[in-house]
Amino acid sequence: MGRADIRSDADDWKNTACILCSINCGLKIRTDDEGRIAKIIGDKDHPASRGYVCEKTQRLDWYQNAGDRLTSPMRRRKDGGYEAVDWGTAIREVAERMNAVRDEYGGEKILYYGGGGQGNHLGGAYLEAWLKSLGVKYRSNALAQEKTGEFWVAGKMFGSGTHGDFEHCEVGVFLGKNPWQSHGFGRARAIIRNLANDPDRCLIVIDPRRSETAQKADIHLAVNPGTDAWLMAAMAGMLVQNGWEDSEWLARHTTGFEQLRPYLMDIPVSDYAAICGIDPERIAETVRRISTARSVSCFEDLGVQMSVHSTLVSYLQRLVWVLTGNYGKEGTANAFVPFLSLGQASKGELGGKGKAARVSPVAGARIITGLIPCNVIPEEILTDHPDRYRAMIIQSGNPVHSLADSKRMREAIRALDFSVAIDVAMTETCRQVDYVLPAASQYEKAEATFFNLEFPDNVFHLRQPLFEPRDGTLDEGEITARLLEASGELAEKDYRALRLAARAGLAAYSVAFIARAATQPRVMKYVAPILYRTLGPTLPCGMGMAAVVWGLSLLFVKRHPQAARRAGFGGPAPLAANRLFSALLNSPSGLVFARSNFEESWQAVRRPGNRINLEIPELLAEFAGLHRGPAPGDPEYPFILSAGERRSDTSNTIIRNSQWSRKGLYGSLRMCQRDADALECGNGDTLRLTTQRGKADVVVEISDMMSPGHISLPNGTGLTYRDAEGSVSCRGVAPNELTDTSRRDFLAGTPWHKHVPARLEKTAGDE
Ligand SMILES: Nc1nc2c(c(=O)[nH]1)N[C@H]1C(S)=C(S)[C@@H](COP(=O)(O)OP(=O)(O)OC[C@H]3O[C@@H](n4cnc5c(=O)[nH]c(N)nc54)[C@H](O)[C@@H]3O)O[C@H]1N2
Ligand SMILES: Nc1nc2c(c(=O)[nH]1)N[C@H]1C(S)=C(S)[C@@H](COP(=O)(O)OP(=O)(O)OC[C@H]3O[C@@H](n4cnc5c(=O)[nH]c(N)nc54)[C@H](O)[C@@H]3O)O[C@H]1N2
Ligand code: SF4
Ligand SMILES: [Mo]
Repeated sequence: MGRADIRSDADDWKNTACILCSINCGLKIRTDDEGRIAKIIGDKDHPASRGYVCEKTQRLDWYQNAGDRLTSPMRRRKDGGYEAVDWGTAIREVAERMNAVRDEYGGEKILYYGGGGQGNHLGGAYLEAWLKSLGVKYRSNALAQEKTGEFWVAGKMFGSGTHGDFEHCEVGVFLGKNPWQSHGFGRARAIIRNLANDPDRCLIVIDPRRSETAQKADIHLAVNPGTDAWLMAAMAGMLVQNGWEDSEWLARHTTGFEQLRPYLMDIPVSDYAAICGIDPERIAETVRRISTARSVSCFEDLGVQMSVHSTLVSYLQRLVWVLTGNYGKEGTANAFVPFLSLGQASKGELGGKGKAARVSPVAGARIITGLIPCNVIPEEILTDHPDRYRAMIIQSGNPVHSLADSKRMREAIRALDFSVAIDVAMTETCRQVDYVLPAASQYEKAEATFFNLEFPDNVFHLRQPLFEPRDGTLDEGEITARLLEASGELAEKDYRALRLAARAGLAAYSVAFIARAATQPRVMKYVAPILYRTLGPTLPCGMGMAAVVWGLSLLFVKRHPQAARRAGFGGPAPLAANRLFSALLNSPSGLVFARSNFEESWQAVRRPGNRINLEIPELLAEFAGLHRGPAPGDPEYPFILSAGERRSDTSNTIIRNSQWSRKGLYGSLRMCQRDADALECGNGDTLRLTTQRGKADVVVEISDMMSPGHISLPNGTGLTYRDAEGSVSCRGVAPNELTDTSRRDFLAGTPWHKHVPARLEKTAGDE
């Protein structure tokens, strides 16, 4: 493989993907002479998105050419300001100071946060090597404030990750999920339209809000906020009490039903229906529709994962579709074959790594898929406890903005002995750390994600860069290699032989690499930066970051030889991996890397006898506790605030300049007409919103999506954006100035952001 330009430029459309949500739709992009993303269309050749895009994708240049992009490493001064330093100084000082923390306190006192956003996971794959050199043991990222409860339940029931098939299901159920805006599966709007318009199919939405998806639903259950556990229990109870479960299938494919049955028979369905505010007849109609369907797929998301009883709801909702026989066939959940599972990526419990820690060092919080709950981070730092974290490494994450209680997060980072962030922009988090290392953007290097959940054919997209890296930035492969070289962990002698082999082509390289890895443990310890330094330079121009994907290809074909073979990558592992890697490099629209089937979906159920386990003893006490009803509300805070709604103009904090949203009210607080009347306010008025943890001035938007007592703010707003000329803007409310770390799930520690007690008043100026 010689060094060659990756583009023929016969036409000037370049292939890439959207990075604004986890779906990463394939795109074709035209750039202009000023380095802007000028035209964007869907890529019909992308095997998963097939030309589909949503409107958000048109705004990608606001990311690529943001005015607050970093172009130099920054060092925090004693007075709190930041000064630019050269890369040599930054790398040397960061390596020295982090090594000093390790030497004095041990690597387990360094917390790693992040690893990737919605569009980038390769940077995280490189950083792993630095973490290993430091002996980092504890880590967290955004998954541990949303998905860990679900992962834990899925592990207990299936032992693997599963994903619904919304394209083919007869009944699609969205629980606390608004896929019209948030996606979560490919081609979402097209699929929702089909589900809604086909008289033989049925779209069920469970959401207190008449969301865009709920407006199209055949059945919308407008559950009282925070009462989904009662609704799901009522549904599961009703199923069994009426004998609507699929007993034959349950006998063949599951264990634990007989032990679970008495609990379900015991559920007072009409009492629970009253708690969740839904007519028992309506629940019966829904359950009957589910139990008579050929296939059902269900998607739970933040509306339940970030609310009270979240882990219990993850369990109860699964019972509803498992009791009706909806797994392992077309139109239902199946186990997809991952390129690298998110669990593996974060050192999963399911991976069975024996010596991994089970609980966090200070709070004793459960570690799930290798992650400590985000909500315990501040209390694991702001303490005298001898095991507290002393340093933090943050990469591709903005925890000061995105985790509960921003004020405590800021205090926590400032209380550390040392902290460093790697990011493309000067974010809220960067403004608290000691050093900021500027990364090249996702359109300036090879990138990819491990959000590959397609079944039976799964897709991986190794993206090629559109632009040269901006001056002063480096990609994460280079940053990692330099940090390890500065620490004396890696040197030219580690690269020489492999570099020579790489020049002879991938076949020679793979032989040399495998031989060396067998004799030198350091090669495996620092595999990613070694690949970067040796294979990277031979890859087509700008694709150096793709080097680690060769290693991942090898892991994949070893782990899933059949799925790889069916996709065309069979044969002995190194040869298959080489072919897969070459195909990925030469498939700018992405490719099918794994082809699975229903039989394997059952084999993937890693529970005794490949049977789904229905009984989770750890949750039974909470389940039984539902009899007591919901905790009483606090009259001081009569509203329930859902803090973090996905809207057409939100995309976490990837786009920082709010000018990207010009239409209508930005960052508004949605409420129903009745509440607005009671507060004597109208559209565009400002109210003071108070929670147990903070206050904010909010702009009112009257919306028929909302019901009385339920109010909603978007996510990703209230960012402080400083453009290249230095002018600062901040629009909307930063939701986590209002949230509380202690309001969290008893088991997974996930936050209750969709259930924040709140009060609204007129601001002093209005009185
Ligand atoms: N436009 C856009 N899309 C995104 C993102 C983005 O920032 N912007 N972010 C991406 C990310 S990281 C994620 S995790 C996903 C999240 O995707 P979603 O979970 O779909 O998004 P949300 O709007 O946060 O919440 C979904 C719904 O939960 C409802 N809800 C609130 N309280 C309750 C309740 O008590 N019970 C029930 N049943 N529902 C309730 C809300 O009304 C809302 O409609 O979106 C992804 N897609
Ligand atoms: N109250 C409330 N809080 C929430 C939510 C909510 O609904 N309510 N939603 C939560 C959810 S589900 C999520 S997923 C989180 C999301 O919050 P975070 O996990 O913090 O993710 P992002 O906001 O996407 O931040 C990604 C960061 O990566 C940086 N970045 C972009 N490209 C690159 C790159 O190539 N290299 C590097 N090194 N950095 C890069 C961006 O500038 C940004 O700072 O927010 C959570 N916070
Ligand atoms: S669904 Fe929309 S935001 Fe998500 S990747 Fe596709 S175009 Fe981007
Ligand atoms: Mo998320």
